[in-house]
Amino acid sequence: MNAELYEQIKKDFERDGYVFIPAFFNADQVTAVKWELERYITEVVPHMPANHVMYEDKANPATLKQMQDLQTHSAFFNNLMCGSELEKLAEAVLGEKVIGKNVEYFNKPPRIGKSTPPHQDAYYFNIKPTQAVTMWMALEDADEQNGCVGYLSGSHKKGMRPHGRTSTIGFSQSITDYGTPEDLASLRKFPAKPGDLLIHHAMTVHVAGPNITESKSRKALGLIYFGESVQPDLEAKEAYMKSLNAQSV
Ligand SMILES: O=C(O)CCC(=O)C(=O)O
Repeated sequence: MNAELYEQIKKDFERDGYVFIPAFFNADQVTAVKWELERYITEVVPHMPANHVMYEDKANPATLKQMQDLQTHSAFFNNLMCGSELEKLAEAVLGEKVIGKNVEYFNKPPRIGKSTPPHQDAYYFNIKPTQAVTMWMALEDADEQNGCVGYLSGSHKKGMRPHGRTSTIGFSQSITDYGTPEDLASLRKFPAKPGDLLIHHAMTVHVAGPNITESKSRKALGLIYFGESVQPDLEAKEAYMKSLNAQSV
């Protein structure tokens, strides 16, 4: 990508809080990611800590829905995050050097894949400044039937919304006052094809529907980067922990 394109992406990101880049990855790159995922699920997952792997139905391995920190168990995923085109893009949109934090896997298995509740990633991160970005890479077709991602345009500039507990595995927090007419008017949904890339700011409100199809899974990767200026926000962390504790009583 040339400098002009990076500039345009940064401008769009700053204005909307997200950017959609169709066909950022070619078919060979998508195939390579899918192969590594298959290997990972067969060889690595059986030895992983339980809190790094989530199932819609624990008793059924075919319902694997989410994994965290793939980079710590796979050189392939570490290379996808660090020193990569995605890292360059993260630096371009945040306007500073970045540190790759997490490679996540998101699947919505057919029929039982739940909605992704409306949330802001920064609510989980507890950082200041909230200089963080997620790169969401589609590995399969995502549409309104199997749960494509949607963003509230401009929401990254409107502060942190109140969050409260959900029963959704992998997304314990949801915006409690979501669904105002203003929210619905600014919601932009992004059907995606394998290799398409979505970039969102950590303050951008986002959501995804359930998978109501009979047979189409919805697999994707999420790669999280923090700007190097980021520090832990201890006050926010304490408030977050307090609210988690209050929710669990
Ligand atoms: O894939 C999804 O449904 C949600 C992804 C998400 O919340 C994220 O990448 O921050």
